[in-house]
Amino acid sequence: MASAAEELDAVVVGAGFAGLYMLHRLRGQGLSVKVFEAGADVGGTWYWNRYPGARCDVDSLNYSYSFDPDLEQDWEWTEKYASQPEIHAYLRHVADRHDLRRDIVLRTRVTAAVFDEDTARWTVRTDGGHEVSARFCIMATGCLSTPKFPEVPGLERFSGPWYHTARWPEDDPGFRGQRLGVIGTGSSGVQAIPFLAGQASELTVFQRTPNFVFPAFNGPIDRSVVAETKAHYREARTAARHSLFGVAMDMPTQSALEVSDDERRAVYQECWDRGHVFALVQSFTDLIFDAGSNETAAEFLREKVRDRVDDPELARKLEPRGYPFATKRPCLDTGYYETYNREHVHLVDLREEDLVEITAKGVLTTEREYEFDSLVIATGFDAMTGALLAVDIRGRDGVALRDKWRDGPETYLGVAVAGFPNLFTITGPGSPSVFGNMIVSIEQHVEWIGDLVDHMARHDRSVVEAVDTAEKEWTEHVRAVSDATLLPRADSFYLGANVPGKPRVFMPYVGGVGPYRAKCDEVAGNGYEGFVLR
Ligand code: NA7
Repeated sequence: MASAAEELDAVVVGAGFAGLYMLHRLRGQGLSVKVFEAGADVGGTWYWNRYPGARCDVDSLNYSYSFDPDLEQDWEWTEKYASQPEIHAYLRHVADRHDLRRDIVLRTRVTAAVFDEDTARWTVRTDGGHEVSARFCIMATGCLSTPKFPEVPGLERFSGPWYHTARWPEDDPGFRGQRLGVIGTGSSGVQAIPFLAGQASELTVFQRTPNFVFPAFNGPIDRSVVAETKAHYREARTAARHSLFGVAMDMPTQSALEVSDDERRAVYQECWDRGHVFALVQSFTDLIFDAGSNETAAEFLREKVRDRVDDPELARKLEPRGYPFATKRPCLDTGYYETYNREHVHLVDLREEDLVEITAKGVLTTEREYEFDSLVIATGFDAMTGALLAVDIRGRDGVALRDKWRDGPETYLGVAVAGFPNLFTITGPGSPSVFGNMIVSIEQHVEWIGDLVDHMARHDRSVVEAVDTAEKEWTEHVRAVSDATLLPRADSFYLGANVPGKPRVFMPYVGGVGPYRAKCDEVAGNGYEGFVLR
């Protein structure tokens, strides 16, 4: 354990993709750094989300670090979309390859971070009794890391075991021969359900909102694509950094309404065949701007549900309706809809009956009680702000971040907060973050923060703080950009709408990963305009 007086240059909270690279980067700049990680291993999201079927929805060659050109040549992905065990193995390899573990304290949750104005340092405390003092406090806590649970009472009364997908035990419980209930049909539910159906004797899925789901067409990675990518990885990385979603793709030039029905169908079918979330979202210029265009994609996808589900009544319940396509993150599946064609798989539509409570025996709705041996909770996360606000962060004048963000998060560029000097939020609210390839956005923030810290050292500055007016302007810009789209029309985690009482504020910056990078570079190029350096 660290001594009470330990003084560091930087504390990093979290040892997932963001925390590992931040440690590597700052250590390379000569700083003393310590990382605190709540999990028993490195990996972040890919440590915690170990439920059966857990898999990335961005292709392996893009969902990987670019900062180490030897690593990207050495590492061999085996599948088009990597599974949780493979991504976790990759992150463990990175930790070892760069000797990161010696500065990482595992099984330790940061509980508080308090800024002292006299010393201009952060005091960071953990549940393990550590107290360290650091010039910089960097939150690498992830966007989808604080699980949320169903808002009905009674989970503690359930007599069988239950598991949240984001807190899956290291020893997979297995449900062979059991009556199993699953609550939630987002990506986690959609990925887990086909696997769980392979184990349970009876599987009942509680669906509140049907998602837009299409096949990943996952399988062994195409070796010719690997060879081609590795031969030109540097160019591919540059293209990804300047793209809309952090994955390089041809930009559309036409509205979905400018082409004939046949042409439009052919485009959708081609995107469908690729099994790629962003390909379909980016198939026409206006899918996220124009409700009429959007509806053509939505209907194409509903038709596919009808093709895949044998029972028309069941298909109707599974068809996504009531919100535009891509206003919630679409899901990539492997055998999801076909699972409902199995006799022992049942769907409870929570638009027709409400959840009332969890009972000792199972789940009570307004219609009846469903009895289970085990329950799987796939109800998602308190996204983007949940993990930041779980820590008692106090800036200048003792102001709590929880109070400052009472009406929703306000940041400058999603990476800094006025009143909280020397605090950085990697992929924080107000940055592209979950609205694209997380790894591209993580690397961009890590490098931008590293450059700023370096700039401060060279100019003999020890404190950097976002200016209030710059923060207000940026927060307003984030809102205006999302308001120009259809995105605020769904009750999504982007808006905090999945957590009762959470302010309804659209949190990711949706102006594009490339344009956002250009803005950050411009800010830095202009001597970090919008920041005060002391
Ligand atoms: P998501 O996408 O937030 O999905 C959570 C699911 O749980 C979703 O279907 C919710 O329905 C449902 N939910 C949440 N609360 C309840 C209650 N109280 N009752 C019934 N159903 C509920 O989280 P995931 O973990 O699946 O995926 C997160 C991201 O990980 C994903 O976007 C990918 O980027 C990777 P709702 O839609 O809110 O009505």
